[in-house]
Amino acid sequence: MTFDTVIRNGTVATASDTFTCDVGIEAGKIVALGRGLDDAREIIDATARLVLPGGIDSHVHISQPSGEGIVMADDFETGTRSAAFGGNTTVLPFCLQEKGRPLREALTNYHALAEGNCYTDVSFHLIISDPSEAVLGQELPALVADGYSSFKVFMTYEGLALSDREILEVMSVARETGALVMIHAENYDAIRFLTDRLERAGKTAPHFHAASRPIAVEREATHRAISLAELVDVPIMIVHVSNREAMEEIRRAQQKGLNIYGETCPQYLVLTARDLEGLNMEGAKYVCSPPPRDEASQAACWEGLRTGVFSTFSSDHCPFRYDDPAGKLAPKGRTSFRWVPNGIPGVAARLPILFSEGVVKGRISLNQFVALSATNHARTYGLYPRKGTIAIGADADIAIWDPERRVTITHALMQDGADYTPYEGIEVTGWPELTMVRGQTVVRDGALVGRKGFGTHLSRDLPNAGRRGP
Ligand code: DUC
Ligand code: ZN
Ligand code: ZN
Repeated sequence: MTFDTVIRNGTVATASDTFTCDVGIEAGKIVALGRGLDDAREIIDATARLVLPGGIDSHVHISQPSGEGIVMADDFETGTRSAAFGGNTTVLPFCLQEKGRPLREALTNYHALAEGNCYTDVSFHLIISDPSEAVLGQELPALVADGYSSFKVFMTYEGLALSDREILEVMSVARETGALVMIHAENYDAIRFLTDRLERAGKTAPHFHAASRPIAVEREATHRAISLAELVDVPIMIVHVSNREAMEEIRRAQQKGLNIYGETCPQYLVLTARDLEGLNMEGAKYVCSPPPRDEASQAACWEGLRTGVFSTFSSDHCPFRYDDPAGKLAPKGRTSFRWVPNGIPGVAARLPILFSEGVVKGRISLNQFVALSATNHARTYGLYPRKGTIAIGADADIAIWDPERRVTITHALMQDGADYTPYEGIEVTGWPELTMVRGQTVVRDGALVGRKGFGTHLSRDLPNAGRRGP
């Protein structure tokens, strides 16, 4: 058989196995795994390289409306380009419902932004800001059936926070439809109380952002979200967990047999609250929620990854330019941390950080890396086995890594629309050299060779919520 492409002599790793073999690709699919495959229109030599499932980042924000005068730094072109440079082949961004408006309207607008602009595949989660009767009774069930099988709810933020009652109503729809609810778990009233108190004391610099949302704020909301899910008997995903106390709430729930999933992100492994203490407004570069904590919290997040409490590792890429009045240096943000846009870029840095700090330093195995970076995302969000593994019949979504290449992370390498990376200067070992989406090479040796618009929107099956990864 003549293949379109054969990747030869690489070390292939999946979430469960590592083996040396060639990968035969035809019409965008993996069609053969074996030795001596050499009849192909294109041969890619992967000697001394790792051949891994392309990363799936199930938590990114692209072109999301972010408040008056604030503009997110990435659109679908730059966001998916950056993802591809970071070894990703699929990203799951959030489509935000505007209060009082139908979800379908938000989706129509969001699809229009993505259409023709993506380098990787994409699939949208929904953010429910207004769980009206029409949304709960008609729109959501219909949208889940159409392949939008996950939604995020917020327990904090003006205009986004849902009451416990509203969260219960959304969870009930998830219970009926089989969708997965993702939860931003921070206590809104506690944050408002602490923020008002800090401001009254004149404590308005960016680093007070961390003081306005201490660990108890996240732990309490995590506990409450789990309790609400227990009442409804529905699986949930607690996203962007930053510390031991929240991690242990999730672990305890899992040990009780509840289907509670957890996610953590690179900022909770390599940044701390001290990063927010830069001179003048520099700390704004690190303002995200929950905030980065301390070294003990980093160790707890590693423990959560290593022991399976966290099944997904995502970037929470939420990019704003720094030196820009529509970004981190918005005029109001200079008056108080309260107004600094929340979020940091990271879609291109996620996997090199996890590989280097995790696999190279012996904290997790290569197979755990694959599970945490791709396979578990596909399983959790209804894309498996089409995505997230190297197997016959799967999409040929592949990242070829040089496991020994040493790189110092710089913003130039990120290829996103921001003007900084919070991970500047971090030295990593291991780098994705080639990213292939459905058999088409998108990035090769640091150059963009893919076609904008080749990436497409994926409708998803129901989440495989009963399973917690290998
Ligand atoms: N939550 C996110 O998931 N991303 C960025 C900001 C936030 O609060
Ligand atoms: Zn969030
Ligand atoms: Zn996010």
